[in-house]
Amino acid sequence: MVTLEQFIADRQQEFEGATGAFSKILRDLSLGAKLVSFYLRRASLAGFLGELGLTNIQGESVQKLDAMANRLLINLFSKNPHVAGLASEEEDEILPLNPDGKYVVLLDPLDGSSNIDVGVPVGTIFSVYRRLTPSGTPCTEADFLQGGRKQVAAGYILYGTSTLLFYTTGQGVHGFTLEPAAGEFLLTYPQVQMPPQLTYYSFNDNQLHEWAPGLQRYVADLHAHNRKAPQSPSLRYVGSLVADFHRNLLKGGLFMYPGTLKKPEGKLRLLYEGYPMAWLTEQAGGKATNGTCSLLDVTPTAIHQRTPLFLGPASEIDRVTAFLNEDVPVEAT
Ligand code: P6P
Repeated sequence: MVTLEQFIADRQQEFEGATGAFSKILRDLSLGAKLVSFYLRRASLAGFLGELGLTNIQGESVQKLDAMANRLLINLFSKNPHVAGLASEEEDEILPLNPDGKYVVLLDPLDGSSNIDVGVPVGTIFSVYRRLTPSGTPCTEADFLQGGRKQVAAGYILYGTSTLLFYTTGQGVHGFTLEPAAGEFLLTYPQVQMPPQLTYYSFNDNQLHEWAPGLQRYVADLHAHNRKAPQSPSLRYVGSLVADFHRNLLKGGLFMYPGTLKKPEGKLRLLYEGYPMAWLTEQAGGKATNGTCSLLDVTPTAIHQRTPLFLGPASEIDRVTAFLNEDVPVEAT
């Protein structure tokens, strides 16, 4: 079995400069994953569940475990000489860290945390960029607003039936499973490819009436069961992006969180949810859009900006796009 550390060491040349910086950044993410996993699995025993009594910049109630994961990861990266700064879903502003660091990290420290109290898997999402501003100076927002195609690493940790770490540096998607007995992440999913067929679809239809007419027609077509596939796709939606995405990545599925008339930008965050998941999707052979263009080509303007999100097999994303553009409905497949 290959450990995460060995896997990265063997591929140093894939990551810019091969200075070992990426190894140290991923090592911190790996340690953070082990520690967050440890606390999550004891939360109900240690009184760690429930709300902290604060509201974050998203206007969402902060769960105790959100704060734990956020603080733990900030502490880890603040000691990493390669990390010039952090942006986090739980932090209003960017956090300048080590002025000599050459990379910046964006985090959704604990995505889907409202599911923790009911035992549904949650995740950490990360995205890494090489800084633009000169080394030796504090990082600025410009370092974080480079656009999805400038990411040098992205991935997620899924705290599910096991603790999984999936990432890409642009050379495919690779997945690792935590072996608690050894305290190591072991390579279990090399070179992941998203199956091209639509096995699952994942969306919350409680705002369906507010979606674009073309998208409502796509959903109606989906429910008409007129596909020629051996089996019609099934709904799977747990309301936890990392869990829903991971299942669809391995089995072939569409995830979408569109905008509505009232909230055209939708709910999910571009920089630390959309971009990393979009890059993983493309690296695994799928497609990722905001409904009109590749998500990775969307120009960022603000750290916490939202985006509509469509992730899935290329042919299915093309089908959704055709309906959204009110083109003649594509031939039933
Ligand atoms: P809704 C969790 O709160 C989250 O940010 C994502 O993990 C998830 O995909 C989405 O929101 C679920 O949103 O509106 O369906 O509850």
